[in-house]
Amino acid sequence: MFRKRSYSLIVFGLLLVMTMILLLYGSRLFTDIEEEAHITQEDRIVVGVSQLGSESGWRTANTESVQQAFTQQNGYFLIFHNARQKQENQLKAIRSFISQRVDYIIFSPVVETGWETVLQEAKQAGIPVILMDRNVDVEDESLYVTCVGSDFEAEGVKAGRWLEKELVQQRRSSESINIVILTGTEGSSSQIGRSAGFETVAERHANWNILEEKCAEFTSTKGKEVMKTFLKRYPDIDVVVSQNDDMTFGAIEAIKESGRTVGVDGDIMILSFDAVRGALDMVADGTINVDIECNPNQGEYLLRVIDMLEAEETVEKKYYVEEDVFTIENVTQEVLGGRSY
Ligand code: GZL
Repeated sequence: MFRKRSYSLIVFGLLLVMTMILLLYGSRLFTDIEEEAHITQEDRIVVGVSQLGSESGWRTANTESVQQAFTQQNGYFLIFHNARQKQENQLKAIRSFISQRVDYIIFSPVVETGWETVLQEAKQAGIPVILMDRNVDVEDESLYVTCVGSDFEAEGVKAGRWLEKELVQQRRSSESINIVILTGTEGSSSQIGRSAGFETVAERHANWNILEEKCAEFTSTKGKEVMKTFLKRYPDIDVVVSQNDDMTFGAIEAIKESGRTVGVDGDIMILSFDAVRGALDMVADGTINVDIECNPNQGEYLLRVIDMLEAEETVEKKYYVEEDVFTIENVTQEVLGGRSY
């Protein structure tokens, strides 16, 4: 009898002590979380990012660079939205960022036009807008603070200049050269700039015949589909200009399936844009003749811009990321090993 009573006293005592510990620690635990939440909400800079989609390897790298930049450790609260290539989704995302009263809006405009109204709304709300990757075509440039991206027209010129030199080296500079062009999303800065840049060089060469340009949406599936139609229509293509590596991958598949050959030792020269890792491997093995780099690592540039804005420093209207041109001559193992995308 006595033993039973003392046992139940011990159990009761243990339960009491455990309850006391839980009450003390538990409340501390929740306080920590609340404090953390409190610090999270108030002290971090809130950035709303509308990314246009996930259509290419380049886009994936661009998204990663943004997500690696705007972290909690760096003092940011990132609201990230993928618009799946639809401008209407970007407009909705930007309006939701405005209603959430974010501190900054960053977006990569899928096409250049149709942004005035929503940018006016952001301006009226006092929220600075930063463009990433692509640009907008607006009358009033005060509607955005700056654009961090590439000089697409310069990229197009680089491709044309490379072809000029290559044809001289092949002693074909006066030969008739048949060219087809796979273009990116119609009306995007990258498509507009690359087309214009290549055209400024091509128009200097009466012997360059641009047989056809056709949109393949920056995707490998469409790139293969469009290249198949080109191969059916034009039996003697000498050059393919493809405005991104994903379309290039599809086009090369179609060319090989047709029985023709590509690259340094092939009968069709391949000029591509982006210089993602998979494409540089194909430059190194001679499948792609030249790849004009388009650097997706824009997160660090965007961070620096917001630091400057937070410090009320003046920012430029445009910041260009650094980019190179890759051929079999300069794609070394060291270059390949050092690539982050
Ligand atoms: C270029 C970017 C383009 C890439 C494509 O800055 O807008 O969009 O070249 C991507 O790979 O889809």
